[in-house]
Amino acid sequence: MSARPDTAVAHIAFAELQALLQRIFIRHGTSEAVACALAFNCASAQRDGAHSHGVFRIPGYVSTLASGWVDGKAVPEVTDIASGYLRVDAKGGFAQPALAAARELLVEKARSAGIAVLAIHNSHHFAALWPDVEPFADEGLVALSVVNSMTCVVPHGARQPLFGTNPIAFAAPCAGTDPIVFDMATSAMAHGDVQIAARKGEQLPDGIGVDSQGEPTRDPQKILDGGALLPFGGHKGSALSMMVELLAAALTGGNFSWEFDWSQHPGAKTPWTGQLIIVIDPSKAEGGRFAERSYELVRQMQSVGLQRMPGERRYRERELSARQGVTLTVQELEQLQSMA
Ligand code: NDP
Ligand code: PYC
Repeated sequence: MSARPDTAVAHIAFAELQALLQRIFIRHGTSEAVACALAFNCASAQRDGAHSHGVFRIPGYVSTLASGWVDGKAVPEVTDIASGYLRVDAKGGFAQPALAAARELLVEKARSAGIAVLAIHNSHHFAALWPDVEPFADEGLVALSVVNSMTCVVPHGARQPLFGTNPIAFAAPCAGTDPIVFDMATSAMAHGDVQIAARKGEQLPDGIGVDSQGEPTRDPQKILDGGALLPFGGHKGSALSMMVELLAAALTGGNFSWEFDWSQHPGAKTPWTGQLIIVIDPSKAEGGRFAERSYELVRQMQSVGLQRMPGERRYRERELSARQGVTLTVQELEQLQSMA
């Protein structure tokens, strides 16, 4: 009998994948509510082909829970600070349940004040950020979110890593079509993608990272073994990464990317930081035609030759997953089943 190739794929219905992930989270120490939020996020990433934060992350979640670094049963505490400002103490748990706990009040505030801020601290975010913002745009709102991660990025012009990979996600409604969404690390590559490249034994493009001596390298393993990433776009990405530290940590009361010490928790992978979400109600905007104006912008971009909008690849993958099921490797599916 010939051996099955590592790349053999399986397809699984989205709801089934979500239920499987939920069982894994509960089995490894989360409450049902936390399992539900994390499973939905992770299954959505896998469904949309966002592989750096799909099922690839599950062993990291499990080892983190086992290490006692994160509280999988934390109950977030929401505080109503001002007409447009909410604070959530995630109590050392994950950020997604903290957002879920405050979401209804956040939307209510954004609709009444025109804008509202949700500041989450004492939280762990180990996921893609677009699932946190896209649903607001589905409801006709504009949303921007930032989260800081763990020290692994050298600020432009510096000699040592300090910033996290610090993503920025944005979502806006667009008339007659899917919301406009982008979600990007402010590092030249997400840490997850460096890990995936290292596993596959692939070399990276130039300009992604440095080795432990600070020398440029294309070897992802050297970046992971004491090396570091660079910001995207030199000083410009570096400034955005700095902004993320300010908004996600200084403003929320969360840790900066270098402020937590997980060395006593072997297996811990989730950054213990903060997250900021800003929601705007565009019905308050001049002319009240924001979604139509969004569509006009997209049309103009296309008329000058744009072939692909940010978010478009994910929407395509989502459609494909709806038809044929979510794609995983057979190996990944077997690993998930054994963890559940
Ligand atoms: P990518 O560089 O793959 O993509 C960034 C954005 O650009 C996406 O919106 C993508 O759309 C869009 N895009 C990509 N290529 C093109 C193109 N050719 N034309 C137009 N648009 C394009 O993402 P990153 O690697 O920077 O980040 C990956 C994920 O990692 C994100 O979800 C991020 O939130 C997550 N992350 C999470 C962290 C955390 O602490 N929780 C830390 C760092 C990263 P599309 O999605 O359709 O491909
Ligand atoms: O891919 O850079 C990353 C990342 C950090 C924390 C979660 N994802």
